[in-house]
Amino acid sequence: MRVKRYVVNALPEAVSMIRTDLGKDAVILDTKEIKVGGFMGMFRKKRMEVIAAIESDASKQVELPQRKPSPEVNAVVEQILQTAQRAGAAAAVMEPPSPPQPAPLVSEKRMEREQFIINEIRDLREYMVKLSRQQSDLHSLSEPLIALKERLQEQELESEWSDKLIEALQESEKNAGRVYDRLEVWNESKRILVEWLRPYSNAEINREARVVHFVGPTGVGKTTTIAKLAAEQTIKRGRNVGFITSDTYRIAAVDQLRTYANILNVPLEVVFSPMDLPKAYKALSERDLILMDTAGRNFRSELHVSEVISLLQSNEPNETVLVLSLTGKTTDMAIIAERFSKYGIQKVLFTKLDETTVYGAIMNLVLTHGLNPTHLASGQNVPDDIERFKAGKYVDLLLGDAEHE
Ligand SMILES: Nc1nc2c(ncn2[C@@H]2O[C@H](COP(=O)(O)OP(=O)(O)OP(=O)(O)O)[C@@H](O)[C@H]2O)c(=O)[nH]1
Ligand SMILES: [Mg+2]
Repeated sequence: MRVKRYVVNALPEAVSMIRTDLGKDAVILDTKEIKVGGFMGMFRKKRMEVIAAIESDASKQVELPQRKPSPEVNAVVEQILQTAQRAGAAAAVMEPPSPPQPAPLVSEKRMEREQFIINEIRDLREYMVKLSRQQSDLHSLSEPLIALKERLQEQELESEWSDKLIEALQESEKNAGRVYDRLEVWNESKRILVEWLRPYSNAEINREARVVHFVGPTGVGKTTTIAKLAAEQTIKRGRNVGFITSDTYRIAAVDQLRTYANILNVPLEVVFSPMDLPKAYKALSERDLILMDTAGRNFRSELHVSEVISLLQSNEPNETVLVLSLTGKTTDMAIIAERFSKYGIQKVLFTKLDETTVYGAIMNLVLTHGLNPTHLASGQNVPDDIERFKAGKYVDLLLGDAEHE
């Protein structure tokens, strides 16, 4: 890298010097106002120090193998330089020609203008570097890899994971000694993603747990899911199920669960505070499995999280499942997952699969927060619209059809 320092009256002056000395690919690294000359600390003149640099070909190859600006980037550079010059020229016209002591007001205005230009150049430079990097990344990817990257972006998979997948695919292509076609990219992606999910899949609600609590934001489908699971446990597994609800917060919430309790012939206990829990457990002591419903709250609030956690006490083997709807935003889900994982919650159940075609959130939450998905619910029908989470089936949804993406 060649670095050069210029001391000038105004930035535009430096821009044309830099262009002549270092060429049009040069970048401005720093600018600052300095004072030069004078006598015994007085009559010093304000000047601008500009540090510019150009990457030498050698360092370019070592540090940034793909960052050679494209013609489009060069066009942007050209535009910046012209804008800077025009703005500088305008400033120069408005200035009196080199006054011995410039009026403070004029000089302030001039500094403001210069600062504005500097900021603009900085922003544009950052934008150019980003653009250049994106372009060179895309240039170095094969068409099927670009298609995959776009698909995963649409699926809102965090770029951390899609980049890692692309890297793994490139590595696999290297080992195979050829570039994969679309179908091969899709098949290999499936293999890799299922492998990544392996430690977290096959999670089911602990069979040893006698009490299972369901927590989650408002309206995600906790109560409906409890009814679905209760039906499965009673009808398919012949277990004696009991319900507890602590959702006395919302009018009609108890009635909702009571309706399911009546249909399924399952006893229901209502608790208003942690103090009511022992009585409820005693009333359900004959039951093999107790499913506990809780009120949906805004669990972005830590207070609400600790409130609901305080209700989840049991001396029996127990487990807590976080219920999240796939119609929620990934970032909000991540915050909630983070809050609950602090309390050791490891299982998650996703609902409303039928209401979305964007599935990246599951992968993000599993890989980033280490949550184990137990089930996917995909509709309002009790008891049918729920099934165990299966990594292969999920990855098929995430990747979609190779030919149609
Ligand atoms: N499309 C679809 N709707 C669902 C699913 N699960 C639940 N619902 C619907 O979502 C709505 C809310 O369901 P609830 O079970 O009451 O949700 P909740 O989490 O208990 O709600 P609160 O107790 O108010 O926090 C109802 O209309 C359900 O029928 C699902 O998997 N897909
Ligand atoms: Mg509910």
